[in-house]
Amino acid sequence: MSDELSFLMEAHDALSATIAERCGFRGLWASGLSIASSLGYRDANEASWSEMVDAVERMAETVQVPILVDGDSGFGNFNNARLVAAKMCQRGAAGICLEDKWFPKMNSFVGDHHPLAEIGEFCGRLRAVKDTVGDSDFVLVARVEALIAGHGQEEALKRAHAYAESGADAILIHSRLSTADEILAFAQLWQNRLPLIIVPTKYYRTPVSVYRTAGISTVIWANHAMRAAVAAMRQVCGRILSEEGIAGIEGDIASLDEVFGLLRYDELAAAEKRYLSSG
Ligand code: SPV
Ligand code: MG
Repeated sequence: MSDELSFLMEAHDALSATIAERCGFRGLWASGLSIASSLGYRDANEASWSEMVDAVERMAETVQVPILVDGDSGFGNFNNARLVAAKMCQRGAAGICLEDKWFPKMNSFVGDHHPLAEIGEFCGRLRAVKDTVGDSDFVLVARVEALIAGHGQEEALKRAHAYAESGADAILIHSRLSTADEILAFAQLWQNRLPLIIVPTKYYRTPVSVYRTAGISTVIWANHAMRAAVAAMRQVCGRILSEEGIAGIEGDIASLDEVFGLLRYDELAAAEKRYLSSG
């Protein structure tokens, strides 16, 4: 990870990953919430870990940029966590983020019940992942949910230090406040012992210059492709229904040529010329 502020764009399938890459993002966040939503599941570990692995594999096969996978709480104990991390690594992910909650977890913005894992047990999950992925470049991010769970800065800091001791490569500090105060206070106390990652979904008004000044390493735009798709699909479905036709919306949707371009139909045409025998 560099000293520059970097950005990870959410993707939830190969198409959204391709669009983010073509737009210029240099890294992707395989969001648990967004992948679950695209499969019609709630972000409460309803999707199995193998369904998540399959979704990530299709993304990794399709784009060149690195993908940080949202590994939720690791799908169980240390054993499940190391199994999932190894599979994600094998299938082309660049790293995994594990959060210090129980299995099943609930999305951090839903309800007020977010029981945290015991520190020592979660450190075991991190150590098991590190030992399993070995000396590879596979990145392990430890996500601290203490602020989400309402335990305050001291608990968040204690956990982050314990996770650093256990081999995490970076810390993700999450907050559900509508201002960045909480994560900025944490960043000041943390003193960049390891790179710090944030997810400003709720404190979206804060300009990124504030994060640069605070020495934040990475900002994750965690669910915005999925939410854009939801809004666009709702609008188009509503208009086709009410207008009883598609003439009005043609100019507002992607052309088929754009879709064919994204999925490189030109490469297939070139391959046909090369490999299909004409007689
Ligand atoms: C996700 O994108 O699934 C995340 C981020 O974990 S959040 O939804 O903010 O918890
Ligand atoms: Mg998630």
